[in-house]
Amino acid sequence: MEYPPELISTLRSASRLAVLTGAGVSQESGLRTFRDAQAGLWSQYRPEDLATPEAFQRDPRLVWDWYAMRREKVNAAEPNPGHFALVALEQRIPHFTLITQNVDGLHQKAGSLAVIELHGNITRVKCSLCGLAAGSWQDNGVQVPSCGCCAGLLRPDVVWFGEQLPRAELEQAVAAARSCQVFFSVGTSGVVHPAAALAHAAKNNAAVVVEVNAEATPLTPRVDYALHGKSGEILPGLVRAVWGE
Ligand code: BV8
Ligand code: ZN
Repeated sequence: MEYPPELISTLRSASRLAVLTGAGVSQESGLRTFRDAQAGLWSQYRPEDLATPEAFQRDPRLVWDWYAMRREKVNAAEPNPGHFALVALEQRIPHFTLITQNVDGLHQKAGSLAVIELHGNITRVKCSLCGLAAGSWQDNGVQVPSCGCCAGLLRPDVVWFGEQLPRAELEQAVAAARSCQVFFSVGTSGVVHPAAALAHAAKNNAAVVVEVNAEATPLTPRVDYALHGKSGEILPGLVRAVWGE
């Protein structure tokens, strides 16, 4: 891919860069994106209908099993060149902030140090009543495992639709979007709020906004550079174009 020369020179001189990633950055690690149709027995469900407190209330076992299946896939997944390119960016840009909507922990697995997880992490489990973190649990396949401390059912430590994002993480992400010189939106359809508002906050603070995504999104008309294709190819290529190796 040819990279616009002015983008290359902008990155060479940038000292403050913020990146927002979505499920697309993990697609080449073999993990389904949210908008991908689900497979097998899960094909009859939409993620938006399962990732809610109401769904867990209504059928805790169904929601618990969906997350158990996804957790297994996440634990077996490896970071891809897109994740590693973001580690390289973190090492080269003085003030680098990585904000992710993903719950798969692959940025940390790739070696990213400062990761803001806006939507939690699927490998962490907590009590749905008292919030106590659960390091391990017995699952007899019938009853959803319950908290060691109260009668609450365990749940994944992720932010469901209709739930508030963690305050500190969101404030950090907004501050980074408002103060960066360059903002990257990578592998996200830009429809889930409030994460989707971050690129607009960056634009309003006169940052250069770059979209790296397999297809156009509602953000595309507002970005300075739309690099459409696979993030696992575009990001490593961009790092090479800017820093040579
Ligand atoms: C909240 C964790 C306060 C769970 C997730 C304002 C306006 C409109 C709606 C709302 C709003 N405020 C609140 C809402 C409601 C809702 C929302 O945004 N709904 C949407 C659907 C309209 N938001 C919330 O409920 C949030 N809470 O705001 O609290 C509140 C409370 C009540 C009422 C009002 C306000 C909570 C949102 C968090 C939900 N949890 N995940 C779990 O994982 O199970 S979100 C979930 O979607 C994932 O985190 C995912 O990351 C995220 C976004 O999806 P994407 O990452 O973008 O993935 P997607 O599949 O969509 O796109 C992938 C893209 O990658 C595609 O474009 C594809 O082309 C591209 N791609 C694919 N392969 C590649 C690639 N790109 C590059 N390379 C590739 N190889
Ligand atoms: Zn509890």
